[in-house]
Amino acid sequence: MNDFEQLADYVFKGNAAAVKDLTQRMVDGGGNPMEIISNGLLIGMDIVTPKFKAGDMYVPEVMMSAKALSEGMKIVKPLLTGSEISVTKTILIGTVSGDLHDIGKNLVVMILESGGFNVVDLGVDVSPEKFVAAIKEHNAKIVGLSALLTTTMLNMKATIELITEEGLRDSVKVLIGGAPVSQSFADEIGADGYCADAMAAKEMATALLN
Ligand code: B12
Repeated sequence: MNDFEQLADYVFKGNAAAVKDLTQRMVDGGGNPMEIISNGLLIGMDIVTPKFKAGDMYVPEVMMSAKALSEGMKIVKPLLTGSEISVTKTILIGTVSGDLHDIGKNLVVMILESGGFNVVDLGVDVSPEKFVAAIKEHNAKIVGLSALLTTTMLNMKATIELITEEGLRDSVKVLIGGAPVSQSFADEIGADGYCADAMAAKEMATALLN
C-alpha cells in the first residue's frame, strides 16, 4: 500500500490518530495538500458512502470515519492556496431557533466536508436573522436547516421567509433535514430539497451546485 492508499484505509477504518500522523508525515515530506485530500482522505470516505447505503456500516462507524477525515483535513486545509479554496463551495448549516439537537447536523457537516465543501457550522438555536447575516457574510450557495422537534420545524419556514424578504432567495439553495421533516414539508415551505440522511445531503448539495 502506498501512503495515499494507507491514508484512505485509515479514514475508512475510522483511525483518527493514524490519519493525523500519516497526514502530517505526508505534509512534512512535501506532499501536495490537494492531492492528499483528493487521492487519500476523500477516497477513504468514498469507500464508506456505498457501504453505509448498503447497510454494511452504521452511523457510529460513519462518524468515526468522518472524525478521522476531519483530523486530516485540519492539517491540510490551511495549506490550500487561494485558488484551490475558491473552487470549494460554501455551505452554511445550523439547527433552527429553539432547537438544541445537533448530533445529526454534526454528522451532515462531517460528511459534507468529506465531499470537499467548505462548511460553516452556525451551531444550534440559530435565528432567521443569524442565518441571513451569515449568508451575506459568507456568500453561501447553500444553506442547510436542521430541526428535530415538531415545534421548531416551523422555524424553518420563518427562516426561508426572512431569506426571501431580504432578497437572497434566488442566490441561495435551501436544504432541510431532521427526523420530523419530509419532502412534502419541504415543498410546503418552499425549500429546494429534503434529505433523509447525511449521505443524501452530500449528493443533493453536489447536484444543486452543478
Ligand atoms: C439525542 C436527543 C436529544 C438530546 C440532544 C443532544 C444533542 N446534542 O443533539 C437532548 C437530551 C439534549 C434532547 C433534548 C430534547 N429532546 Co430530544 N431527542 C434525542 C433523540 C433521542 C435522538 C436524536 C438524534 O440525535 N438522532 C440521531 C441523528 C443521527 O439523526 P437525525 O438527527 O435525524 O439526523 C439525520 C437526518 O435527520 C439528517 N439531518 C439532520 N439534520 C439535517 C440537516 C440538513 C440540512 C440535512 C440535509 C439533513 C439533516 O441527517 C442526519 C444524519 O444522517 C431523539 C429521538 C430520535 N430517535 O430521533 C429525541 C427527540 C428528537 N427529542 C425530543 C424531545 C421532546 C426533546 C425535548 C423537548 C425533551 C425535553 N422535554 O426537554 C428536549 C428539547 C431540547 C431543545 N430545545 O432542543 C422528541 C421530539 C418530539 C417531537 N415530535 O417534537 C424526540 C423525537 C424523542 C421522543 N420520541 O419524544 N434530545
